[in-house]
Amino acid sequence: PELNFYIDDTADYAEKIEELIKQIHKDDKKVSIFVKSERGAFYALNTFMKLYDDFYKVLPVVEIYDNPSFKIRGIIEGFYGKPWSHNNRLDIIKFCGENNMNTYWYAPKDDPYHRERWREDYPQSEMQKIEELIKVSESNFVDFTFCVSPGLSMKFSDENEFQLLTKKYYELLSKGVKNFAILFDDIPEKLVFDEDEKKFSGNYGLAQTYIANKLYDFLKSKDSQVKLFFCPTEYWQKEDSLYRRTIREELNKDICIIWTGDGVWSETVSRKNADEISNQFGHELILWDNYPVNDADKEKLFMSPLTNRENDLYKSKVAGVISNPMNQAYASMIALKTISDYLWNSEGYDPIPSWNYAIFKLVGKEFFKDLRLFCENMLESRIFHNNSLKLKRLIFNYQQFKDVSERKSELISYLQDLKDIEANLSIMNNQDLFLEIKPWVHKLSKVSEMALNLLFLEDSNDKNVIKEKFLGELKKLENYSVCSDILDEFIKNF
Ligand code: LTM
Repeated sequence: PELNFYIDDTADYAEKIEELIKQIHKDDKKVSIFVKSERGAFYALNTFMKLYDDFYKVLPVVEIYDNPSFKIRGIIEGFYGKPWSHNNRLDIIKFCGENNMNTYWYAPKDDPYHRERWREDYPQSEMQKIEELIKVSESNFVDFTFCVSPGLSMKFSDENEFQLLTKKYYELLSKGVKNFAILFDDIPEKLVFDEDEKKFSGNYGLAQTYIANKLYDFLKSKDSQVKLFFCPTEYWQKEDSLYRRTIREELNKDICIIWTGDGVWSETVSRKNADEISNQFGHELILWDNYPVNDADKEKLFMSPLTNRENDLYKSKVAGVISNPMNQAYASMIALKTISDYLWNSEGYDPIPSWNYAIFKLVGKEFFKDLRLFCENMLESRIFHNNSLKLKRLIFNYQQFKDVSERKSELISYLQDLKDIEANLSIMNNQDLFLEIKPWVHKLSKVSEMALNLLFLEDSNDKNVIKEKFLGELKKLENYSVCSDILDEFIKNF
């Protein structure tokens, strides 16, 4: 087939696509790709790869007009607890590229140089790693966004402090970074130094905007393409306030403001909501979506698709969404892939098919069934509650209809599948993922096995002795929560 690529600097992509086209059976068809930029060509290649059926070597006959719902689509490593490893980050940035996400924000709360010791330079070994992240981001068309959280200890009125801050950002700017953020979340809602109290008349919003504006001017003077984002201290509240009014009136209008929705973890996010808040702040917003982050729920994994972000949110003043993921990078990829679908095409987003495809992409056909079974019992989070629906129904039916043996067999058969999950998933190719989810997989298999044993011993005299033994074993597994603890309860109440 003939290939026409309608943009100049797309040679690499044309080559890659041409390579694929050579393998296609039919030779009387034409492929035409129109894009506006090199980044667009990269996404066209992503779409092309999805359409191309490698097994049958065919392409469907289609016309696709494609463009993203949200301008800014990505991930913020913004959680508390153990930061991701360098390899996690490299894989996540590539994942962003493959899924048409265009930004990765570096903001690990417990990286000392990001927050507690923000004044200090990154040690050389760390900076080398960051440089590699910047490079890999570039080749995946991902904007590396460098963030600093100085608010725990900064004396806003002190010029030396400002110099240290600009030095920190400048080092990254000199390495080609153009996107920056200054974060004032999770700090005291007051000024702590007398000098600041005096200079800013006790208004901590004024102190923050003073620094952010000055920083923006500094960065702009070095590179006119620089963008700056600002995370306010009141990032989730519904009401207007003196603080918000100060930001509205004082913060440079080009600086985009971060908002997490109607709560730290928002069950729903609507266009109306976003419009109200952007009016309060008087600026464009970026939604920092605290899903699937689990830093406040360490005993859980959040494996559900994204839900309840309205499909017309992109028509509001929300220019983009950055998702805050779990400490487990690979396990986060299921939710993140559904988020990437929502961000690219909000109107067409359908959580369940998107979720199924995300699971399939992560582990392939062979392990799909087991991983999906695991995920359907790991859905409970602060924003999603319909967990373990099948298990709940089977337990309910068994308890209600004790005399119908079929009900017990159905429950046994499902528990048997759950019990086998650990052995089946332990040999998956994606061992990075398996190692992250292993403790929960183990717990799910183990509690299912215990429940099965009790069901088999239902009419035996040994039942109580075995149950006591199981309760002891359960205690050792209590740091990991699976299927909203309904099997733990089932065993306790058996
Ligand atoms: O959400 C924001 C803006 N800040 C912090 C995050 O760093 C943290 O990961 C989440 C979830 O615990 N909550 C926050 O308040």
